[in-house]
Amino acid sequence: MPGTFTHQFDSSFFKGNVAVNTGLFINGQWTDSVSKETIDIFNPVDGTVITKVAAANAEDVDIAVKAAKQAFKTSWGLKVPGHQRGRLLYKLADLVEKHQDAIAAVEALDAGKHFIHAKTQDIQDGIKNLRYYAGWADKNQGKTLETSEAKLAYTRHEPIGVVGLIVPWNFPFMIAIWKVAPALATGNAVVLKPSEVTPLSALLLAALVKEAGFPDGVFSVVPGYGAVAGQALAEHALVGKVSFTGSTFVGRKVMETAAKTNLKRVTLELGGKSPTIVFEDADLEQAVKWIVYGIFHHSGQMCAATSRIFVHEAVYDKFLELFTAAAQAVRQGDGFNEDADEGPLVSKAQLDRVLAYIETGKQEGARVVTGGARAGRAGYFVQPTIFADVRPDMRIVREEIFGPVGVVAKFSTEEEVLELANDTQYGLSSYAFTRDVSRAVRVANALEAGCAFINSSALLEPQVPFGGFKQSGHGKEMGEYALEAFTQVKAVHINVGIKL
Ligand code: TXE
Repeated sequence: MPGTFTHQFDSSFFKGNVAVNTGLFINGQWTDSVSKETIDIFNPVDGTVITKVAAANAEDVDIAVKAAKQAFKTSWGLKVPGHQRGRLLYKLADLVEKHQDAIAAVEALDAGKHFIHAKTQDIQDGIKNLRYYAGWADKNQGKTLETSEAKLAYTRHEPIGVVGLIVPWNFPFMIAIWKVAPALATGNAVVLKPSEVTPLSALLLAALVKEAGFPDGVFSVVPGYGAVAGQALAEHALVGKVSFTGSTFVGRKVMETAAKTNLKRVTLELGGKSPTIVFEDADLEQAVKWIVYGIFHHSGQMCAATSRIFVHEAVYDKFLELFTAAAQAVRQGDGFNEDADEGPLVSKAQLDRVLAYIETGKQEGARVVTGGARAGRAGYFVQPTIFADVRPDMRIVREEIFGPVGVVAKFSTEEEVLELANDTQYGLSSYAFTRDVSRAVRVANALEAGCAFINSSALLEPQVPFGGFKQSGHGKEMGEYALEAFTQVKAVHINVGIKL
């Protein structure tokens, strides 16, 4: 029998017991993995093991996918009218709202987030997306197409069938919802594989999906290692689409696997190294605040982080002074404590990766303005770090660090900075700070990225698509555009008068 993990939270933010089922959730039931293998789940604040969860292997994934296929054929898809699918999603949103403290607490514990951020940002964003797509469930219509009087032609927006959703550890709940909500709204059956590092909130979500009354098999959760459970999902012949968020390396692998198996559809969100331009006419104090949020929030573990910063020479020194002071003011600690602003990195692996990049930056000759080392002995904390006077060829400028490390370079002209900004394999997001509206529009047009934010860092909305250019991936999450990622268009031709 699969176990339950119960944790007593005793913080001024939240007091109470939360129980999480630690099995696999397949076909509406909690179950052990076939192999009985488990994964240790760590608390990033102190590196201790908090619980174990079942680890799915290829056999478990196969069972989940087959159950999903069966559910799709018999009790889901377009058989269930859109308004009914929508009603279930509204109900799920209400349940998430009701249990928001518990979900936020588990998310904070598992991923090393600050409880308040988890509650007021990630979980609220999840609720908004569930309601947004609940509304779309009965509105994703095809078109009637004008051809001739002898023919009726129309399109249907059909679900793909079984979709595999592979999500990372930085925003485990929120990113899962970005995929789950449009996938279910459009009538697909979902097999969700959370990251092996942070599976707990997905397991809580499974319990709420069951309570909401979705038919068995329509939503399964298979926690497991990427190379095992993730790979099995990417390979499976009955999976019609994989929506993946994670590293470029694994994204490439998922596409390759899809190409070698059933040519399943693939959408990818693969992070970035987003250019962040501060022009001489910017409101400097606001720019610094947004950039601090963009690179030090959640210890920089954000795909759209404001990680590659270009500052006009006229305000370079002043910017660095303000940016450094703000970085030094960030209070790191346990996200359940009132005296902490930000938590640790998620894992020992991520800590080692970020520290290795910091060493590389030093060896490459970048100037450490502040930070540049691990913080504390227990837990996976790295000091908010700023490298200045960086060159475009440095690895710390070209590669995604995914930690609290901002790199800053000086520029002289708009033309020069646009060249520098676009000199990257990535293209997820981009930022510019200026009071000149003509320049804002010009720069937003010129930046080679899926998002351009003017005078803010990434403030995402359910209505607005998010997704990359270049090697940051393809396909959009959120907005009407995400419906396309989970549907296939069928053209129906009805001959009402053409004779041969
Ligand atoms: O990601 P992985 P990692 C970037 C970031 C970070 C780096 C490494 O730069 O430092 O990636 O993180 C599953 N087939 N991003 O190694 O491995 C895995 O189980 C199918 C950016 O943790 O890509 C997890 O569920 N799936 C990013 C998911 O992929 C596989 C967020 C992501 O893990 C698999 C996270 C396989 N062969 C990291 N191997 C973003 N875009 O925001 C692993 N997985």
